[in-house]
Amino acid sequence: MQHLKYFENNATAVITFSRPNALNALNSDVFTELNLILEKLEQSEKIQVLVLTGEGKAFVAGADIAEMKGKNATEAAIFSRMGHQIFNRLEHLPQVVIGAVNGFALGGGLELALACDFLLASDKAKFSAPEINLGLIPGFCGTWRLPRVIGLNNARYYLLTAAMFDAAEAHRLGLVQQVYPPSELMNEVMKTSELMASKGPGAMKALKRVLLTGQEKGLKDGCEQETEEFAHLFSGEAQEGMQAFLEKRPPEW
Ligand code: CO8
Repeated sequence: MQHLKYFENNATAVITFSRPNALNALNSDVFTELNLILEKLEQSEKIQVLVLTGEGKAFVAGADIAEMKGKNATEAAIFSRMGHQIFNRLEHLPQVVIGAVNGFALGGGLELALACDFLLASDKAKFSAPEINLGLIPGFCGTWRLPRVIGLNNARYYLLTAAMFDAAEAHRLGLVQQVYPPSELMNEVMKTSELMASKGPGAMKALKRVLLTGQEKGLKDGCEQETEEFAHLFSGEAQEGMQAFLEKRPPEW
């Protein structure tokens, strides 16, 4: 891997975007590397949580403008679809995906953050959708995900003004769930990850699937899948979870 660093710690995998000279901007090579890792994680029983973070002062400062500049409309569509495919794959991973936003999350970097299950951020993190400054709009599903996370008019405001906002504002908007001093961010992320790895692993995967179905297909399909997954857990780990509660002991998954 040239642009991504990868390590595993117990049930947690960490991917660090590492192109500090371009503030970790996303180019085709980064996408290829990311896709390879996601393909492996889809098959992993051991890894339950994936953390994404960036090296240096950026999380990811967007799509690589130098690479995009040379593209014609057909090539731009291919690049945009590559982003859709990989971010959708990320969002649908069986693992919980935590975005550990250490710095700039701009444009495609904000879209990447939006494909995570939730975000923990450093108080130095900065967010924006600056595409309109370049005569562009988001191309990696940001127009779909941003309004769902922060509401339609907040999304309109930040997409149309390209205003940069800090971690406190991102927290107020519901984009970021917790904010920490930079030196504490990764410690807190690992603590959260360990906490999640102690929960029912089948229930965690089921919860991710049901929430996504509800978002993507609506109330009827979401509720139907909820019933199916809920019932299915009764022939698996839910029996141990409930038994452990009644016996006042930690569950053994
Ligand atoms: N792409 C390529 N290179 C970048 C990018 C980027 N997105 N961002 C920063 N860099 C490079 C800079 O060019 C600079 O390189 P060099 O040292 O060779 O001059 C280096 O990183 C360091 O950056 P700065 O010197 O600018 O650092 P500053 O601290 O002064 O500024 C900023 C930091 C504010 C983050 C500034 O770099 C900036 O505004 N970057 C651009 C952010 C941006 O506009 N991102 C959105 C890109 S568009 C997008 O993401 C659309 C996604 C959908 C695509 C759909 C596909 C078709």
